[in-house]
Amino acid sequence: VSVATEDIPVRMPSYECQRITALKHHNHRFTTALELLEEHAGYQGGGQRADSRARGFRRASCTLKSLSHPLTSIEQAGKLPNIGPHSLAVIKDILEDGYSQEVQDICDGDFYNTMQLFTGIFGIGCSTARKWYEKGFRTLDDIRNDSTITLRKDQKIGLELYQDLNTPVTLAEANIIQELVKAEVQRLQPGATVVLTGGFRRGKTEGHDVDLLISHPTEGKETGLLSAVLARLRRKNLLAYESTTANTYDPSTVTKKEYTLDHFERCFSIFKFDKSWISSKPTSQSPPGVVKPGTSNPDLPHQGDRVSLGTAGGSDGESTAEKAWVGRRVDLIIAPASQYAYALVGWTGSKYFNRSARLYAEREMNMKLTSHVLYDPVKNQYLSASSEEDVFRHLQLPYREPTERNC
Ligand code: TTP
Ligand code: MN
Ligand code: MN
Ligand code: MN
Repeated sequence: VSVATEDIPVRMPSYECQRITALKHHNHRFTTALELLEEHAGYQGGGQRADSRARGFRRASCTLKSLSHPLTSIEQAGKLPNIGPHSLAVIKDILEDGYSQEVQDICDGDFYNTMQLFTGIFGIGCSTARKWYEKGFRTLDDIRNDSTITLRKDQKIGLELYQDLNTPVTLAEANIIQELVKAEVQRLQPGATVVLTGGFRRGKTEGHDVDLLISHPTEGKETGLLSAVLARLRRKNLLAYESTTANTYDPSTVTKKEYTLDHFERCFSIFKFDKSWISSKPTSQSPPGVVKPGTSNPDLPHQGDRVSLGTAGGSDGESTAEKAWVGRRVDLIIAPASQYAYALVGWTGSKYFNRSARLYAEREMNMKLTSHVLYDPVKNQYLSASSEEDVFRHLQLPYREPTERNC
């Protein structure tokens, strides 16, 4: 007996962390539109309200990503969890007309495009971008040439390296940076670990940055490691920017504070990625080892090939055209061994997976989940975990591979 897919009853749990969400799915034509609406809603002022509108679109999108077949009827969409009236109307338009006029209008508008341009500057958030938009600024040169704007150091470099930082980081580049940092870290502290987390760990082949989680199996041996590694990288002239934050974790505040951000020692940096470290062909897996500034790396093939930088945006490449390196955003995070499993879950993401897991922990398990620990306030117990599997087990969630956490 054959049954049309739209007639199969869909029983989908409402928390994203209870479901499998892969990068590839069957409903991209809806999710692209919904996530554009999410982005657009986030650009709007209005704090909490704008954020919750944005999240509504994202939750609807996540539901469709978890669906095991292409959505073909609005009736079925109506039975799925977390799809609000606005998202439903957009889905209906796409089902009926093949596109959404609302989405089309946003794409064609000045506001969305300008906000995308300005929030693409490292160090610029929505509120500054919106302020500039409202003042009538529309291009990067409008910002560069305005004498009334004072920029912070990070924002200045964000403008300077705009082209670099808006060219996606490839997996090959991320692996090279991971190996490079690992070599430095292990020279300083043998046995230390450096793991590529973030989107790349979830199976993405491109990202906006490289997220490296650094730890050591012996608690305490991670202390002092970050500043020592940064000193080495600095001496080798591999850093274009760095901003370090000390560890501010205090377990006694775990129930009080909003833990959407974590409290690990970390550095938000921009690496000078030497173009000779990579060729346009897929390269061997050999690590670059320690790379001396100004010399080519003996561990990698050095053809004359240069990394493709893309040419989008045209006029902004003036100073970046001649330099031998590409700016790449790198986040370095230090986690003590006892918090490592939670840090790994947190820094693997996605952001929405974390959000959902934390909400689930709070509402369904009466527990507080952070990137540091899982706390049970009823038993006044910090639940220790030595693997990601332990974290899921404590939460009574089926284990999900990183590639299944792409909500
Ligand atoms: P991001 O690098 O912001 O996101 P991503 O790696 O998923 O996507 P992209 O490819 O665009 O880089 O963050 C990585 C993960 O770290 C993300 O899942 C959320 C988490 N995270 C924290 O836990 N704390 C933080 O302060 C930040 C910035 C991120
Ligand atoms: Mn509306
Ligand atoms: Mn990332
Ligand atoms: Mn990051």
